[in-house]
Amino acid sequence: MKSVLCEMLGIEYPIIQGAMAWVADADLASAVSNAGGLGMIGTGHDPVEIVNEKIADMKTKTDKPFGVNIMLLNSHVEEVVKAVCASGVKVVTTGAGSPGKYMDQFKAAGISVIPVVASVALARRMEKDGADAVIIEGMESGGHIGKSTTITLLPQVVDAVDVPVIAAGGIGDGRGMAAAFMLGAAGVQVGTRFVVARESNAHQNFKDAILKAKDIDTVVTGLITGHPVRVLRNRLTREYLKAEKEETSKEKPDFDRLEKIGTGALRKAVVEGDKNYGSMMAGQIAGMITKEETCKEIIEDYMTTSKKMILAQAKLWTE
Ligand code: TUI
Repeated sequence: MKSVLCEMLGIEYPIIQGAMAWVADADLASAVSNAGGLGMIGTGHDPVEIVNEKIADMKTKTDKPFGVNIMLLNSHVEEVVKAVCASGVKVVTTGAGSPGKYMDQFKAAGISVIPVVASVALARRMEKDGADAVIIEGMESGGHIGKSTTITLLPQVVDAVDVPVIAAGGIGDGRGMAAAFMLGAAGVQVGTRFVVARESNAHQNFKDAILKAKDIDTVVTGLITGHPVRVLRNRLTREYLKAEKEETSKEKPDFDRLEKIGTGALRKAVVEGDKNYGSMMAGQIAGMITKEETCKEIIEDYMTTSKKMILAQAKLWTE
């Protein structure tokens, strides 16, 4: 099973690994690329030196195609864009904003640009600005999210643009992948399941929390500050949501107080394994993940199950 996305990116399977800040290092991304998917280096709030180190590390670990994600809220974003353009990297995804003003630089460097979008309007704008594909991310995802669900956003974006559309958010196994194909996706992006991969350096406590999670164990914080983030619920989210309620009832809500509660909490979860005060970003499919597997096993599972589901579905119908 190959899709236009495989041709465009030179990969074997239409599976992109989500570029999760602190988690998506060269160990994880190279394992995904070596297994035939598209490994992605996450750069979050990294300064340019770290980005260069990660790319150099990646080049020692794989000869296969890989990409770099640029988080547009990164205060070093201008330098990071320049460094990535100079690095020979061939694929860039972007998150948390519009990469419009960097598009000329990416194009001049021969980079395929795949912005993550959370609305039809932004998908259209990205296509006009020269995006080679778009990733639609539903609010089932972990981390920073938009407002629409994958099942509603995906077909609307597929109808609105001509470039390939990749589905992200809520795609927990091959059944979700088959459903995304039915809605017109050319590929999927998977995050949470790769957090728990054997090759992922995320702290074992964070992995265990995902393995233990049930269907309703994620919550969305930051809805009133305009920066909604989906995480596993814990002491931090309880205190945060309480503070959010308090601020909402005030005449002059102190959004800074809320933002401060979350500062540095993602690192605490991923690096220190702080289950109580770490921001354990994870998608709603966390409840589907029951074991640690290699990236190769994860990718094979998506591919074999989705193929089986599509064939089984065909057998259920007659003209
Ligand atoms: O970017 C994400 N998810 C993320 S980034 C992240 S790291 C971080 N940690 C702490 C603070 C800040 C960042 C954790 N999770 N997903 C891609 C995504 N992009 N989801 C939604 C969007 C998005 C939002 C607004 C894309 C474009 C957009 O455009 C606004 C505009 O400019 O029109």
